[in-house]
Amino acid sequence: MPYQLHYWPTIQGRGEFVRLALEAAGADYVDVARLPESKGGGESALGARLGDPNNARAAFAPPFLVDGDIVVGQTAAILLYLGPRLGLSGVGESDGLWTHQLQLTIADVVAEAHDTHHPISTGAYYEDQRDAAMQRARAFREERIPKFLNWLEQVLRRNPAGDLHLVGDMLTYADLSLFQLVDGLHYAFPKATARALARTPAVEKLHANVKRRQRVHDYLQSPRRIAFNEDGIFRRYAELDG
Ligand SMILES: N[C@@H](CCC(=O)N[C@@H](CS)C(=O)NCC(=O)O)C(=O)O
Repeated sequence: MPYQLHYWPTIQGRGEFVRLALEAAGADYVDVARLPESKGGGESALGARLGDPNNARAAFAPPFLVDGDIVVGQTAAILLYLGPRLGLSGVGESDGLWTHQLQLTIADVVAEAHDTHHPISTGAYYEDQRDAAMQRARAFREERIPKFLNWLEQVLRRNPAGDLHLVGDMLTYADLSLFQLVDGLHYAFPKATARALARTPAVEKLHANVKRRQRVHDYLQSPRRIAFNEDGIFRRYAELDG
């Protein structure tokens, strides 16, 4: 049975961290909400799963993954589940936990990136919170992007197995997520991200190396990769960069 990924069909969003892991592993999966309704897909299928009264453990929000009887929400928990199954997690308790810790830290910066364009309310339009967004984005650009990327740079440099991967000498979902984080930051804040990456060469190299991997490269060229847009988490508003 293919894994069923449930996520909004028109954005990369947080679903992209799961898509990348499935794609990089060559896993058999369906992106349910992107299938036509006639094939059991669409947002209605996603909504039906979320609101399933027979599931005592329904997820709060997409993304969530269905694998047989298992339904798991929260991006980092989905990757914790998939990692060992796809061969994309550090092996053993210590490395597995470290991979998960890295993912949770990446989730923190992703949430902060989201809050630059929605600092007051997720439910209100960007245009109605633009002044606060400009203040929030400035702090994110000047303090938070460098702080997170510098920390990830140190993780790479201190990895006893070398600076090509975050965990040991193998590709993990944390590497894929760092690729996606850098891609997203580069889209949303091209000037600030270029400045930060100039000081974090190992992070920049990891981004380039992941992008070159055959399955990742093929995925990025395919119609399955949704382009960044201003409905997603990483949004390009010129006034928020600098
Ligand atoms: N911490 C959760 C956040 C999930 C989340 O915020 N999902 C968004 C889309 S990226 C959503 O649809 N949220 C609906 C809501 O919060 O009401 C994760 O990492 O998966």
